[in-house]
Amino acid sequence: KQKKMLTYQQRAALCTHPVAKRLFTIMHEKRSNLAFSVDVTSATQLLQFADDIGPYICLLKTHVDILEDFSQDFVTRLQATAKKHNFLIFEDRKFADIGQTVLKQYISGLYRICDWAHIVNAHIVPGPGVIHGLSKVGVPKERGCLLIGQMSSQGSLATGEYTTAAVKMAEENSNFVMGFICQGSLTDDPRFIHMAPGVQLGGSGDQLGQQYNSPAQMVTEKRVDVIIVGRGILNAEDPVATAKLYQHAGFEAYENLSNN
Ligand code: S5P
Repeated sequence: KQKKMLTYQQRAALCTHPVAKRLFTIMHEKRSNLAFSVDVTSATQLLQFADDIGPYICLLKTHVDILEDFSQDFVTRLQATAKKHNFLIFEDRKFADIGQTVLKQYISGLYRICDWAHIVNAHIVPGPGVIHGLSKVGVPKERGCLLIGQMSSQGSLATGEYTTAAVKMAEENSNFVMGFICQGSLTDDPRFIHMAPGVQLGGSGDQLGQQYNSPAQMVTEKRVDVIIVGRGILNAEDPVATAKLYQHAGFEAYENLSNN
């Protein structure tokens, strides 16, 4: 089924979710559907990458629990860098507990994720309570949540009815849920944003079950909106030039779609 694609700008206009609206606007303005997964263990190194790669991305994805030197100062600097280069911050926390517990994990502890991450994600295995817990504080602070509908890893159990259930939970909680972590389009509703990890040019996977597709495959064939790239950029000889390459590959695939 080939139907006319809406542009990011048109989708931004349709969005009522403040974070989805903002992200689609950034994607349009910066001509980027690239999210960079900056999976390093040094806060200093993370900030340097964010400043270097920031101009080419719409979103920076973090795993702050792998940092050896997390601090409040790091958070302040990260926020300033996000503002400077106009990208959003996505903490890939993958919440997966009962509502009351994830609520505390979201707002307290060492990281206080809700204070600085525009976007977080959650597994749906606990049922909708996980979303209700997070949204209690997330909605008033105008934060967004992605549900994990599918995973890129070999043998993932997030398939079939599980994935369908994720879409239903998103529809029922669309004041907080803005889209999905997935491997392909899960719904035609243009307000939901689809983000796919497991993206690399010329790689097929790693030794621990990761599986890769190219930006063109993800955007053109599988119809995802945002490509998430980690080691494809991190381990490149020239990360900045490589980020530009991924930005162009991803955006060109999107433009080909919209022109069809
Ligand atoms: O299904 C998934 C979901 C996520 S969020 N598969 C993934 O790989 N991820 C994350 O995306 C993973 O935790 C890592 O941070 C990133 C992929 O990194 P890469 O180095 O393989 O590109």
